[in-house]
Amino acid sequence: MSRFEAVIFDLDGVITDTAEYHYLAWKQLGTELGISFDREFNETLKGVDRMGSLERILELGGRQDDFTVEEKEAFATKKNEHYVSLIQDVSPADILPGIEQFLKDLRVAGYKIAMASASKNAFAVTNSLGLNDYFDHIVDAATVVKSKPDPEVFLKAAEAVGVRPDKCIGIEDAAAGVTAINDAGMYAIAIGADEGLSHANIVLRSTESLTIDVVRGI
Ligand code: B16
Ligand code: MG
Repeated sequence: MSRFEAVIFDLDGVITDTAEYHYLAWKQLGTELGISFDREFNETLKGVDRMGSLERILELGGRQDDFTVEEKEAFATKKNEHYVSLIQDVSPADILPGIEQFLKDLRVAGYKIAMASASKNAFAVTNSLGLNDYFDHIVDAATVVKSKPDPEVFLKAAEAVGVRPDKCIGIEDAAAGVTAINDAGMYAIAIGADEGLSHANIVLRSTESLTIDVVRGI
């Protein structure tokens, strides 16, 4: 073991890539509201929770003051129902490259493993991927008050597995998530080619580079 004792994963963009389904579901809702956006704008929604994403889309269309709280909640529910229907076919084939081997190796090496996702669908997705048994704890996003970039979800994950934040490694694909890991006092590994991830301790281009040797070397 290295000086770290736990590894805390983001879900979307690290373990699997459901971002495309979030995009399609938000895009349809946007079309219904007369707000169109592209994949580039969608990048800014990564790691942002459901209501936060809706607010950003409404702001983009200048419609942030056009609806009541109840109407906004109904929009978010509608998007989620569409998203849930799109992820029905998620299977182990959708695990990103190298992730299952990495989880196995972490287990054998004795690391605690937790998940800190902003998604209220995280448990259902990891279940469909067949990965739930690897996790000591999956934070229920419904219990998180302050979403990423606030460190709350990572701190909750660390507490649940009984490991001090400075002995945790956090893994993220979104800029807001890396900020959350940093502010939690953890070691940040970012996945992706995006320039906006340079505040992480190390940046790996893809999940294929995420191996037990990387963890042992830091
Ligand atoms: P839900 P992560 C995040 O997951 C997604 O990146 C983000 O696009 C989504 O809006 C958020 O979960 C909430 O998801 O609507 O399913 O609760 O990257 O934190 O694993
Ligand atoms: Mg993510």
